[in-house]
This record gives sequence, C-alpha cells and structure tokens, in this order.
Amino acid sequence: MYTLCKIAAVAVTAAIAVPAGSTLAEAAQYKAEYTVSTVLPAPFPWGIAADKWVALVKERTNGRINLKIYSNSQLVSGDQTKEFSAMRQGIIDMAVGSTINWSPQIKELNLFSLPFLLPDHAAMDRLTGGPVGEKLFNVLRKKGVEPLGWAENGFRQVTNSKHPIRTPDDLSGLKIRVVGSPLYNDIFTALGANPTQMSWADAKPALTTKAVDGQENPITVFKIAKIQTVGQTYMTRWNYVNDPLIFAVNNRVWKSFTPADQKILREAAVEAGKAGIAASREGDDLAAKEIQEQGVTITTLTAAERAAFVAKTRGVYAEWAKKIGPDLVKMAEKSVSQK
Ligand code: X2X
Repeated sequence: MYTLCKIAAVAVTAAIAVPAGSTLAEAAQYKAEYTVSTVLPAPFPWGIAADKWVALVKERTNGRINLKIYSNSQLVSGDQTKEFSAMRQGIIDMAVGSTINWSPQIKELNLFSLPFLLPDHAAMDRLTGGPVGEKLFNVLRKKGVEPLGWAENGFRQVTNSKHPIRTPDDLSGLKIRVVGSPLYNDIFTALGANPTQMSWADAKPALTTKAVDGQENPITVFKIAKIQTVGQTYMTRWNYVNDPLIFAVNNRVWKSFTPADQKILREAAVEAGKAGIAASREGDDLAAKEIQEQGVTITTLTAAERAAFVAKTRGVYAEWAKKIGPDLVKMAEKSVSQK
C-alpha cells in the first residue's frame, strides 16, 4: 500500500520539463523526475555508483534530466527479485541492479553466480568488458531494457555465528540466508548446508533472532550493514562468486530521450560505474581489517582447501551451465582463462 501510494505520488508529480534547446515534441516526452530503483544506498559502493550517476546526469543536462533514487527496493515492496520485471513494465523507469536479483527473469545473468568461475577482478573485467558483457547486454535489450554500464557489489564471502568454515563439512547443517536466485539454494545444498531464500530486508532481522546461522555478502556490505553486531563472527574469504551491477533504463523511457541525452546518460553510467567498482574493490581489504579489529575471525583458504569446495559444487556448476546456455558459459570460461 505504502509503495503503491508512493508510485502514484511520483507519477502525479512527474510534470513536463522543457529541455533547453529541444523541440516541444521532444520536450513533451520528458518527465520532471525519473525513478531509479536500487537495493543498497550510499555509503555502500552500490549507492555510491547510483548517486554519482544521478549527479553527473544532472550536471551534464543542466538539471533537465532528474533521476531520483529509491533504495532498499522500496518501489517493489522490498522484494528485490521483482525489480527487473517492474522496470521492464515501466512501473519504475530505471535501476542500478544486481545480476543476482535480476537472474530469476534473465537466466543468462546467473553466469556470474556459477561457483568459483571467477578467480579475480581482472577476470571479472574481461567478462563485463568483453564479448560476454556485450552478449548479456543484447539479451537485456531483447527483454525490454537498455543496459548502459556496469558497477559492482563485489566478491561474496560466507559468514556464520557458529565456527570457522574451512571445509565443506564445516557448513554441514548450517542454516544460511541466500539471495533470490535458485542457483544459491543449489550451491549451499550441495555443500551440505541448509539454505533459506530471503530478501535483504528480512536478512538482518533473521540473523539477529538467530532464525538463520549465516549469510553471504561482500565484505563492504557486511561492514557497512554492521552484520558483526548481530553475532556473525566468522567469515570465510572464499570469493566464490562476484556480483556485478548493471545500470539500465526501461526501453520506452530510453527511446523518449534524444540521442544526445542518451549519450549523456550512458557516459555518466560508465563513469559512475567505475567509481562504484573502485569503491567496492578498495573497500574490501579496509573493511576486512576493520571487522577483524571488531572481533570477526576471517578464514582464508589454502589452494587445497578451496579445491574441496570447488569439487563439491562442480555438479551444480554443470547443471546450471546448461540452464544459462553452454555457449555463453564456454565464452565466459575462455575470457576468464585469457591473460
Ligand atoms: O540481498 C543481498 O544479499 C544483496 C544486498 O547483496 C543483493 O541485493 C544481491
């Protein structure tokens, strides 16, 4: 109800702005404000990227195009897995969204959640900046949105309140909150844990009440959301998946912009994405240090220990590679292995 009122209010206040130097026909299609959905606000690297996009677009259009961020998935009542559908339908105009949250609708985006596909940030950049990124953007275009650029939530690490996790056996029976894609259920089930799917809005309360034993998120997210204060004192830095973010605009909204304004929106997204990626990557080590000082035990795996987790999840990888598309996965594996 609250969300519906909010959307209605946004629609009503969306009066027509006349861009300087535009014809009336062009101007008539511009709204006074465009809704941008995100999950995490600043100071999370996600929100830093989104805020910078808004600021750059405002500055470069002299205030003609105003984007307004609605964080914490509030435009989809906290259900982050509905964000993509809402954007495609035009209920929200734009989003800076996680590939995990959009992957229930776009199966190809599960690629980044294939366990242990990505060894490092350089491999990640080869995916997003190469033929794989291009192919994924084409998939999104066909699904009703125009993708503009990439940002990054970060490599995800598992945490829990019980004990250090060094072997798959250590995960045995632990109740772990996982995000929206069913692939995560399969990964944690294969590792012997007891995964339970839950939105971000519900995650911290569930950790606080000990309804779940653990969760998985980037270190910057853990630190900024203060997950250490709700009893999550063990983190394993295993980098099992990375979580890229995509800036995107509903197709109809996109087509309403002049080519010059489209260029501004796209260039601003690419630039803001770079700032967000830097914040995520530089923030990781700093956040790790900080939470360690606050009592979190961080476990890093030896190559042999990591291999045990890889071996246990190979079946899930193979099964999901079929669902994602074997050609796309092969293309990704090739990009990852190129140096
Ligand atoms: O829900 C999560 O764990 C979060 C915030 O990382 C995402 O939106 C994918």
